[in-house]
Amino acid sequence: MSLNNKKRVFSGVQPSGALHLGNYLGAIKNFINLQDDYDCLYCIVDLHAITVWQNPTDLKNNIFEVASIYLASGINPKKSTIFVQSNVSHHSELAWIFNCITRIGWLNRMTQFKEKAGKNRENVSSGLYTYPNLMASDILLYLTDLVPVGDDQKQHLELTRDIAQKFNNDYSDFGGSNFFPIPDPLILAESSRVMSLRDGTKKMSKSDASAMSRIELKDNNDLIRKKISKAKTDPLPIPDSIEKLEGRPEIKNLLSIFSSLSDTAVDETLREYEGKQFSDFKKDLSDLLISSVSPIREELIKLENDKGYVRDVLDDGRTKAIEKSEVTIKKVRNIIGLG
Ligand code: AQP
Repeated sequence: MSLNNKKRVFSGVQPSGALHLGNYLGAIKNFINLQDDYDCLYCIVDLHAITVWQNPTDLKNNIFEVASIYLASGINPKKSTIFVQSNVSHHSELAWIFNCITRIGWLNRMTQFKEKAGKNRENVSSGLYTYPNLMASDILLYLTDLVPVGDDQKQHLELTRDIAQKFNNDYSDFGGSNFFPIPDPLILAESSRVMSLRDGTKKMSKSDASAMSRIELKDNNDLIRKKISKAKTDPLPIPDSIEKLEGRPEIKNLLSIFSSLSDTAVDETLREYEGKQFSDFKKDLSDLLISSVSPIREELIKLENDKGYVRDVLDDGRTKAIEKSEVTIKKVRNIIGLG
């Protein structure tokens, strides 16, 4: 809970590549909606990004670009704290402490590690394995109440809750009892999982080798039209019910993108387009995408010419984040008996 009695929200985006429609609909659009009701911290989680090798020049640019996209999309730095994770060293310090709290068995259950490491398990970074401890540190450092999470992050938030509880128990005789609040997931009804335009069973992702699989927030109008016109479909017409979308992941994805952007239910979209050709639907979807993405792109172009402003926002965010996190880390050191 913050000083103004608003519940605190923490979330972040990795600067690991070009931000896309999935990042926007699944995360950033929701961040904007939360700003008035909560005390929000929106982080650019660069330490998470380096769990997989990043080209240093690209990483620097991507950090700046995520900050610019936050601003261009409508996150207001007067309402929310926008900052870079590595600018606040308390994140790494608390993550180390959590490395010493989390049990190996807990990390072994994390499905995202299994998916990301795949058969290459012995050769991925140990940071990828302990990533959930850093995520717990991001959240608990600010005594966060609520974390907006998609399906993919639910398990990591459960682990954060386990870490908070174990810390509170392990140090209950030393001032740790109930020290960390147990954060709750903020499940947003409208948040959606956007899938690849080339394969409806895979999520739209920054790291997909094909840029045709995603709509990037910097794509120009022609490129958006091209990507949608080439998006995978099938020879059947648009059906009249959600049930009939079963086994047609690409169609389901395009319809849910349309519905998210137009704030309508999928069955309403189906009613409008049932029996119609995909070419008509794709034209309308492109128009809708252009009307959502182009204002962000135009703001981004303005911010590219005003880098000093973005830098100032990040400097201010760093100061505010340090002020808040310093209180927690000092208490944690004291509870544990460090230093
Ligand atoms: N396809 C998606 N649909 C809905 N939400 C998505 N998010 C990511 N992809 C989709 C949400 O965006 C936020 C930030 O994600 P992230 O940058 O921390 O990492 P990620 O989930 O691993 O995103 P990517 O694009 O797939 O990156 P790479 O390829 O680098 O791993 C999160 O809230 C996430 O749920």
